Amino acid sequence: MADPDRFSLAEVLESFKKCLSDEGEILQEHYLEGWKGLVKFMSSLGSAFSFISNDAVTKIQILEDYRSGVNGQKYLTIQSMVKYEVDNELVDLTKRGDHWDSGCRTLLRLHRALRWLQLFLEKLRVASDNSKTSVLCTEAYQDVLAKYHPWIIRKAATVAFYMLPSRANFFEVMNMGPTEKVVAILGEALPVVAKTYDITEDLYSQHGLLDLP
Ligand code: 1Q0
Repeated sequence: MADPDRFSLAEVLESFKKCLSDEGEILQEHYLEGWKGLVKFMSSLGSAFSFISNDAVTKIQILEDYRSGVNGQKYLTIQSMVKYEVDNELVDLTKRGDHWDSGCRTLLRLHRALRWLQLFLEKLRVASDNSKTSVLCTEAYQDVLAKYHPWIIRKAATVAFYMLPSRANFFEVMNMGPTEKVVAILGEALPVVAKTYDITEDLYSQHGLLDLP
């Protein structure tokens, strides 16, 4: 029987596949399920990563609370959430105020991290067996996420990345069998992650939400 506490990359990637509807809508239930799976993985990496997983957990919880709240129906998809919060002026657009924890700004943080994930997994996919995951992870972080973080977070993240296991060990934790299989699954799943990212990016761009404080 599958161990519910054991990370499975296949399950995470499956959630990201499921989150995309045929109409191009992004279903929050599965999107957040994907993130929960990733947090599970981070928990297995030790306490150097807790400050990252704690932040991710807090953000997932904020969105889960909206989904289970009185207006839960409005939070079924990312598109419906954006429409609802923007139409009802529930988003702080220029500086943090009453709506500092809006669904839109909270999801934007995860969305930016999804780009990091996409880059990192792509680097892992094409890397050689002896490449250092700490280097791949740091490169992906510097390329797309570091610019949104203050110096202290960047420093802590870079220190944590040094603790990452080797590519081979990484693939073992991925819980998916031999390296070739992991590489194949990544190749199949990454375009779905990319599509999810692109749809969200377009949506946020159309509504001028890419720089929410
Ligand atoms: C594998 C190692 C994990 C590396 C995670 C990379 C992301 C680094 C992010 C550092 C975030 C530091 C914590 C706090 C940041 C917040 O200030 C920031 C902004 O929020 P706010 O409210 O202050 O405006 N928050 C964020 O940017 C959100 C960060 C969420 C990060 C969630 C990362 C989840 C990653 C999971 C592990 C993926 C491993 C995939 C490989 C699987 C293959 C086995």
